Amino acid sequence: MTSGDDLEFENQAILDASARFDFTASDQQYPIALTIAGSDSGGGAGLQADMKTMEAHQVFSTTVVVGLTAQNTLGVDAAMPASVEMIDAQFASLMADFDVRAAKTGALFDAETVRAVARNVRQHKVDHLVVDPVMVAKGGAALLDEAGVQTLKEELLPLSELVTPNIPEAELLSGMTIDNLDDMKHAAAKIQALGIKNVMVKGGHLDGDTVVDYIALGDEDFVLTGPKVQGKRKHGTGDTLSAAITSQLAKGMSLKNAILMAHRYMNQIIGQPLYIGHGHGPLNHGEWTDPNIFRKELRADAWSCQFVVGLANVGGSEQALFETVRNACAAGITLVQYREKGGAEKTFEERLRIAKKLTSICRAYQVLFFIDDDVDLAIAVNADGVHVGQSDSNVADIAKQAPQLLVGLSVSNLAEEQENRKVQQYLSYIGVGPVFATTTKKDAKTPIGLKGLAAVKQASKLPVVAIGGVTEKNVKAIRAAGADGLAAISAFTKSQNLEKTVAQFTGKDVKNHEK
Ligand code: 3NM
Repeated sequence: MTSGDDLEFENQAILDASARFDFTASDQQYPIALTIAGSDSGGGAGLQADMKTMEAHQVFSTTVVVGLTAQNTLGVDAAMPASVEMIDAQFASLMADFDVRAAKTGALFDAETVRAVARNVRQHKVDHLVVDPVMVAKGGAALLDEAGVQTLKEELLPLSELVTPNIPEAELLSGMTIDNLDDMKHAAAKIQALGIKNVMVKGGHLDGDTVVDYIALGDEDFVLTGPKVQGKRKHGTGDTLSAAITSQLAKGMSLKNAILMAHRYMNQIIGQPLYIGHGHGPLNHGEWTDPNIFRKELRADAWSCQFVVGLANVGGSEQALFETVRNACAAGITLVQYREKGGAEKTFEERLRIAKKLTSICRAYQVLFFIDDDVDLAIAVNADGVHVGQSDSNVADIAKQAPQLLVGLSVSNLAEEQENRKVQQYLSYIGVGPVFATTTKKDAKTPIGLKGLAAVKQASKLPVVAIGGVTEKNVKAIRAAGADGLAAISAFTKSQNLEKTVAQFTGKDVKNHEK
């Protein structure tokens, strides 16, 4: 039984949560997405896969059914497109009632259907359209005739925010053969030249142990890799991926973050097959832990000892970076912040590879892992949090886009702490620095000193983490001034004895000294 007190507590917790994320019932809590697709009676692909995926993402799914198929895991036995009148009527009904935030298209049967869908998308000003240009079945059979492909290129693709072809579809759209990543890049550029800004070429059809996807978003491009899962339990992967991206767009995610989240979703569910049917089995759409829906439980000393580090701090060697972080974790630090500043510029792909490795090291030691500044990267590796400075992304936006991330904010004086009161509900800690002079950060501001640190501590409700010139020699004085935690770069990278340094930072050496 739940007592009255418990109920009150629960209600308060719900109120706190909604205040934190600035949700209103109508928009953020249950956004509405639309799939424009055919029915797969076997439930593994088509609008059924889309709906399951959207529901797994806590997004309400609506449908414009463009046709029927009689199919199971062994194949398609019969197909029939819906009439143009019925397509128009479904769009009209939905748009008269629902606030559709994002939509996707799947298999569209023929040119007439493609044309009807494009006309409705234009007429109803459908926002955030993802086009999965379904043209070729897994077995190689054409799913859209030549006229349909042409109409898709001319009428529907220009309306899309993103198009997600697999290799055979990218070949058809670009008019070239694709054998490797370089070809994928060329094909994506050719597809972009058709007037489509954002293209994701899915590499699952190419040989190799990993699946390499190539993503070109306007001027930015990157590669995402995932394990290649063998076997036949993968029916509907294209539908599912595009539905996952659409779900995240409906939630208000940026396109890049939506792709990163959807990629993680696919990798999570594809390794957990369902054994249904005798042929190409469906995916396990519901097998997904959406990091947006839970908060982490933090250890009491979560902020006590933070190691901020990137390649520039360890002489540029990745091996040295991984070694140093591993040793620091083993020595007892409580948080690693990956900060790639001050050295040679790294691409998103390079940072992604490094951050993935650092995530796995930190996980092994149960040490929190934060990323400096880069919210996209933090989402991509499912980091515990991001650390931002005054000039970085807006804290309230981060909390809305990626509520699973903890956020730390740097201030360099009391005035900055006060300016940021309005976002304090989104923050886990305040970083204060530089406390003392530092040569590690070239553009560090004037040191705030122990008095300045004490003033911020007195004013702030949040845990305060001191940074900048923190060394073994001054940690006691900094803690005495009120710091709840300490963060440093050189004290750890230059330490001759990491265990001793970390013990002094965390205060765990106090007893030994007192003996
Ligand atoms: N942020 P070290 S000072 C990353 O003032 C960083 O916000 C600072 O390096 C701030 O421990 C700093 O070697 C560099 O002094 C800290």
